[in-house]
Formats: sequence, structure tokens, C-alpha cells
Amino acid sequence: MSEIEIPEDHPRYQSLLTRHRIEAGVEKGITSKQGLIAEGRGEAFDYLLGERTTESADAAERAAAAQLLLADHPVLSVNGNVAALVAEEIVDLAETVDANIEINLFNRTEERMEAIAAHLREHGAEDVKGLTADGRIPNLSHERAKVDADGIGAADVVLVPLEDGDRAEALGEMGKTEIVIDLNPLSRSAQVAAIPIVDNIMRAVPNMTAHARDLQGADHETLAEIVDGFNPEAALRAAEAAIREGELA
Ligand code: PTJ
Repeated sequence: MSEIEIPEDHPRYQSLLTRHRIEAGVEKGITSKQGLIAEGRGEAFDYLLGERTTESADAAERAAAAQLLLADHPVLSVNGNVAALVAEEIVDLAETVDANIEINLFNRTEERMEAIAAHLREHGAEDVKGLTADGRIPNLSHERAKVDADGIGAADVVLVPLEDGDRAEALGEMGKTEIVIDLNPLSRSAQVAAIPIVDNIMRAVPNMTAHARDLQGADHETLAEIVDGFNPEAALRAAEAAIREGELA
């Protein structure tokens, strides 16, 4: 038996584990109730994708790893769903690509900010940004616009998983290179991303870390070639085709 009382060979193990983590996140005060709804929407897309990392998502994850390794100041943005689902995996990715972790919430309260920071520290994060909030994303309503000036404010590349479309668009307008993880290829965040990853965050983050480890010794030119060879429109088309036409097992 593992984290939940379900055997790992249960056919719906991953899905049940995800639900368990989100529910625990709500109980711990880190995930919003809206996060439960967001997870349900994501699950429906994942079901249609066959709950697997498609070839095109894997290529996006490799391009994202290369982009994070190339960045001068990469930041991984964490919300209540991300913290509940992949706290340890985000810490691992941040260490591998030398990125900052910043909490950035849609429904921001000081209590949730503190609870998420504590949860990330429990999972090994040393420096958690987002609490200073001395920077602003222009053209967004007050609470959602709060960032750290030396975190997302100063970042050149930002990973924004499970993000709402408005803020993803506003970050893009600030000139940040955005990597988005979202199971809905039609969502505005996926559409505005330089690198959209249409995959479950539970699979996407560890796979990005594995690619980053594999690419760690690569030179600038090799990394730039991987990023330049990635086509976001083609990736979104492939994801939509997999969802619409995929054979369900
Ligand atoms: O913690 P907060 O306050 O910042 O709020 C976070 C949520 C997620 C509630 C907020 O950002 C929100 O309402 O987001 P949306 O607009 O519902 O978008 C979430 C997107 O993530 C949707 O397109 C879902 O399909 C997708 N999604 C949900 N679960 C997963 C996912 N994508 C990848 N992996 C998942 N596990």
C-alpha cells in the first residue's frame, strides 16, 4: 500500500492518487475549492488522452527542459493545485535547472500563501518567493497581479502550470517566455505559451526533470536547437487530435 490505501496496480491508481492529493490539499488549506473543479476538468481531458504522455507532449517537455536550462532567470510558478499535486517534484525540477520557486495565486489570501510556503518547505524547498509581493503584473486586477520583483518580476522564462488565461496572457505581454502545463489544448494559457505542454502535471514535471538531467551537459547550441525545433502550433494540433480521435483503451 502506498500514499493512499489503493494498490499501485489498480487500473485507476494515478487518477485516485491525484484526487487524494487534491482533497488533502483542500483540507490543509493550500488548494482552493475551485481547485477541485479545475482538477475535474483536467481529468476529463486526461481520460480522453488515454492518461499517457503523448509523443508530442514528451517533445514539449524536452523543449521546456532545454528552455529552462538556457534561461538566465527561470521561475517556476506554483498555485494551490500545483503545490498539492507535485510539491516534491517541483522542488526537484527547480534544483535541476537552478530555478526559483514562486507562489502565485488566483485566489490569493495570506493564509493560503503561508500554508503553501510551509508545504513547499516540508518538501525540501529552501527559498520560496511570492510572499514579498513588491512587483506587479500590469493590466491585471490587484491580488492576481502580485509578484516578487526579484522573482517572476525579473524572470526571463516562467513555468506557469494550470494557470488562468488572463494572467498567462499578461505575463506574455511582459515579454516573459512562458512554458504552460495544461491538459486543455484550447485553453487561453496553452494558446499563448511559447511551449505548451498538454499533459497531466503529475507526469509532466518529473519527465521535464528527467530531460533536464539528460541535457545538463549539453552546450548552448544544442539546447537552442531543441527549443528552435519546437513548434507550439503543431504541438497543440497534435494534442487536440489525440483528444478528439484517440482510441480509448
Ligand atoms: O490556487 P489558485 O488560487 O491559484 O487557483 C488555481 C486554479 C487552478 C483553481 C485556477 O488557476 C483556475 O481556476 O484555473 P482554471 O481556469 O480552471 O484552469 C486550470 C486548467 O488546468 C484547466 O484548463 C484544466 O484542464 C487544467 N488542469 C487541471 N488539472 C490538471 C490540469 N492540467 C494538467 N494537469 C492537471 N492535473
